[in-house]
Amino acid sequence: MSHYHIKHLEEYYQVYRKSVRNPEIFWEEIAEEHFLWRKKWDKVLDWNFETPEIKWFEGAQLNITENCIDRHLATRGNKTALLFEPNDPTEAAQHITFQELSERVNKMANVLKAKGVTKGDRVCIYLPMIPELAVSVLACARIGAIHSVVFAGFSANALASRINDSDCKLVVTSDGSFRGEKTIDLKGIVDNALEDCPGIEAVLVVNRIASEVQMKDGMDHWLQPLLDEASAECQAEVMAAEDPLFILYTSGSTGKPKGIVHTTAGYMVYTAYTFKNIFQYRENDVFWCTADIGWITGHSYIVYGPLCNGATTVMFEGVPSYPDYGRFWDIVEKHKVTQFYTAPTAIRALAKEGVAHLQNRDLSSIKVLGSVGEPINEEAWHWYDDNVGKRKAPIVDTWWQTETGGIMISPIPFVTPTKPTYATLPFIGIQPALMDEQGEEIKGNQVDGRLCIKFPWPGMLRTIWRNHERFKDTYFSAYKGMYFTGDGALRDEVGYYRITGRVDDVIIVSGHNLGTAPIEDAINEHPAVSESAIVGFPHDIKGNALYGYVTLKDSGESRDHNNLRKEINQIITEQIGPIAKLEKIQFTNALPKTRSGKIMRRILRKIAQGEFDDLGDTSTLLNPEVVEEISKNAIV
Ligand code: 6R9
Repeated sequence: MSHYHIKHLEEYYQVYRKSVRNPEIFWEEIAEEHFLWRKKWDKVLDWNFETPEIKWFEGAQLNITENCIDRHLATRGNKTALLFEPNDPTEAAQHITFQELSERVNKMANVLKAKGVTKGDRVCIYLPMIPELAVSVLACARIGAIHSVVFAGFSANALASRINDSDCKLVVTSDGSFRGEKTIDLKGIVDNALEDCPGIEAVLVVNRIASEVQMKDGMDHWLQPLLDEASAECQAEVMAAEDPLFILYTSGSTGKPKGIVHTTAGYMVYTAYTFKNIFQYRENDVFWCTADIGWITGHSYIVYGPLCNGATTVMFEGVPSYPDYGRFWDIVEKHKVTQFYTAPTAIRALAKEGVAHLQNRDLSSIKVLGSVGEPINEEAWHWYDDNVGKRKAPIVDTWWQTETGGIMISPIPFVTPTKPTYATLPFIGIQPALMDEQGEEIKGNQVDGRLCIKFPWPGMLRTIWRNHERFKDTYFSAYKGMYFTGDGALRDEVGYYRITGRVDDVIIVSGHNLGTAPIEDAINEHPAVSESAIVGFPHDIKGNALYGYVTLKDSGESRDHNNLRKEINQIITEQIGPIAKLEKIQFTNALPKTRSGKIMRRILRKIAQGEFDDLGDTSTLLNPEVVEEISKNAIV
């Protein structure tokens, strides 16, 4: 019998040991027993972290949508697959059964086909959190098209660069989106983006907010009439195990975003297996992950992981503060949510509003709580535990990345004793290592270092879209033979891991990864700006916020600084999106630089954090005198 569902700590250790000693045998058993294959593999694993090349289940054939949908139809056809909760609480929730999901996905797949999309083509999906988003994702997978979901909070510029990087052929979008009391003109953003995207052949538009939009002849099509005419039957394309399933962009520490590529079989096995265990999923649970499908958390734990297990998965269109800060708890009560998975930034924002919003809501259905996206601070952990879980629902602090496909370090609820701020133990099959700056592994407990993974796991990324060199440089060159995560971590006396944060130039703001380089590039486009540097500083709600140091050209120095601040944030909003706006902007005569001309971010970070006494050795700087000026004028 394979251990698809871990139930106690001894079993965890036993299965963990097996998964590490004999990974191939372990994963083969999981894959054999719990999935639908058109053809089984010839080889479980082939890997090399030098080249790097990773292949799982080579020779196998399958379609992930047959695993997410078709195989449930006989036993769960009338069970709710997607439970859609609209932005407006007075609009009815939609319970979309597996049978209905099957029909909707097939219709959408047929519409895509009719528009000329074939296996291997890239489709960009730029939609709010409405059922059509999940349906479009699955429809692409049905016909073997590679989906590239772009979070619908990104600007036209960011959207265009993602569309072009992966040569998408078609965009699925909506007229607009609802966000609390606001509406957002998504179609307008797409129109702007497409001015720079010559490869797009068609745009399919969902009518969500009934707004007036411009429909370009021959290019833009309302989706509903096409769906109405489409057949509800669509043969699933037979995919090879290592055929790409999707591309998802993530910020890098330098330059343009990286198109992370996930493939079919390994990703499916890993997301399904982690979902089942890390949320202790049981039939008839109602699972709610509050992330947006525009991020990896939504891909793996709203769509693929839950549906592969035949689970009911909630999709929420709105925001936690609308119509008031009790909205999450209303939804938990209304749909009797059993697992609730959210981000520390949301927990902190809710905690700030006090417990009154929780008091008249029945949260007794909750069995497991989850946290993801950034380190959870102790105060937020306890607030979550005391007020939401009432100390009865274990908190799984799940550490993972877009690149890892699924959760990597996490407690298993009711199995692993939790510890605030600790992601605790590696999941089955995961072999973490802490490395020192000389590239040596740090063995033993009560140590800290840079977090690497020694051995492949099925859900890991396979490459960066059309940039295998960058894939190698970013993840496999810092430590020989290891996958480098970019995070720092410590291991306590019992072997529990605590993630301490990024060690590169990625800053996590409200759970969103932001690279400093693209933001600096945007700022530097302002005609008055000569140079800029961005660092993070701790923020009560967002975890981190952005602090920008900006030097001006002569022409800018006489200008009103508050206006300049507004203009700089305006450019950032246009180029990247409002999530990347700077909280503080300090104008300075120069930036501290090393002799090789590198900006010393370490010092700027300390100043932004108000740690003026601890700036370290500044004597090696090219211009040590600027440190004093910057400290004196720091915005605290
Ligand atoms: C899933 C996701 C990845 C980065 C990661 C790390 C941070 C995520 C965390 C966490 C501490 C946790 N991170 N979960 N840090 N504790 N439980 O968030 O993917 O958007 O790619 O971000 O997020 O720094 O490297 P992604």
